[in-house]
Amino acid sequence: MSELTRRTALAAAALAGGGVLLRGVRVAAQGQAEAAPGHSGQRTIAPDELPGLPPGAPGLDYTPVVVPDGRTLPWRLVGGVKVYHLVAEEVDHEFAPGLRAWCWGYNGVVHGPMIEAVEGDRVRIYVTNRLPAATTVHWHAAIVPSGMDGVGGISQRAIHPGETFKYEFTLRQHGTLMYHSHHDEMTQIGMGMTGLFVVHPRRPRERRPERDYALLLHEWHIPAGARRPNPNEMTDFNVLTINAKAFPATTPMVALRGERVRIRLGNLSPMDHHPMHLHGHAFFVTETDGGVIPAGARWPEATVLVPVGATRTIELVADNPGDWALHCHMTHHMMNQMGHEFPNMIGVDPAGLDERVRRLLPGYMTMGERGMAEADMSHMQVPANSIPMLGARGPKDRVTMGGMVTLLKVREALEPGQDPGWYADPPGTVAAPATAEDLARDGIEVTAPPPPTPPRPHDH
Ligand SMILES: [Cu+2]
Repeated sequence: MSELTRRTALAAAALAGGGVLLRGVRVAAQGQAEAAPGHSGQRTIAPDELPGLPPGAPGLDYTPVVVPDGRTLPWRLVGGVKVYHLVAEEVDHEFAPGLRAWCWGYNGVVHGPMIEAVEGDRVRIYVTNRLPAATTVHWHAAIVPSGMDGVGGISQRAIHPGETFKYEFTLRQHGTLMYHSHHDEMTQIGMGMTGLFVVHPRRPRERRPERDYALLLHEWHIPAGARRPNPNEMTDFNVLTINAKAFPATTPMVALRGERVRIRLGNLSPMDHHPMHLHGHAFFVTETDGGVIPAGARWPEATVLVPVGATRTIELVADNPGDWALHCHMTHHMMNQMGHEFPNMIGVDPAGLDERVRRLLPGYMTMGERGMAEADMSHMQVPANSIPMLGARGPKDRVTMGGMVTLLKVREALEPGQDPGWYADPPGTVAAPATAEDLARDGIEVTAPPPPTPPRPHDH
């Protein structure tokens, strides 16, 4: 059957591209072959091969994906079935040093651990509910039997506190999928009940990249001083995260110069799409949660919009050494908590108030009574359990970004498992003040800056 499949793909390649010389043409044709009518999800194996396939093995059938700041859900084999166990529970999660909140996640982490499997695997996923509320798990973009779809009330009855449910299905596709609660979605997704679900192709048709990363985007509303995200928020999200960490707490990705890098971006934020911009490189969007994009239909990008409830996988050649930001380009999404709506509590004595509010919101603490007058955030008096709006100490100056920001560090050499630190720029490659000689040589005339505009009367 595999021979037949390969021949079919080659025939399609010849039809589509008139030849198989160009890598792009070959892959484009394969996309067309996969998208044949009647097929649901993209596959590299024929449906009648499914029962005979051994469980996909890490290192052999796939190179495990790296989840910075996250982890992969372990599994064990029982009679040829991969068995997983998710435990929905409260998690005391640290978004960045100084900011913790009680979220809802799985297996002690927020977001839940990444599920990793191979096309054709039979998986059995137990879900234990240790939350105070009923829940379900939906396997986002996975092609499963209707009753395994995890939509509360439609596919199944909800999993009540204390119960353990069993989901079981065969993975008939490959791609970057996700999972999340599909019961009281606003509350449970807003509290963090989301995770990634990567299904590797059984027979990869493109070369495996040397680096394969997965990042899940999210946004939270955590009132300054509060110890719980507010899932009722509709617009004013003030903690923006990658794998549930806010910059500068995000762990950077690394690559050796010349390596091919895949970055899987998923977005289960409650309300916002995120235009993710990578510095220093161009990339191709190679797949969505619907499957592989035929190579002939890809175009180069430096920013990819990752909509709510979608994944976008990008691939690039890391050919430019340096420290390169990967961040959401919405300016309020590269800021932390303190930059947003903030009640003016200066001069207010919160004693007594906190006690009353804590009856409704455990852990609540009013903040801001000491003011925020100092412009230099690095010296700012930050109230308990909150993170400064902007910044970190960078190698050359203060970094004014926070939130949905991480780094791709491209190097000539790397120590396994170690952050290589900041990039050592070759001499003469760093922007610096222009000298008088520079200005004179290039005929640049610098006029004196205009005087500051006097304040208008109504400003006071
Ligand atoms: Cu954003």
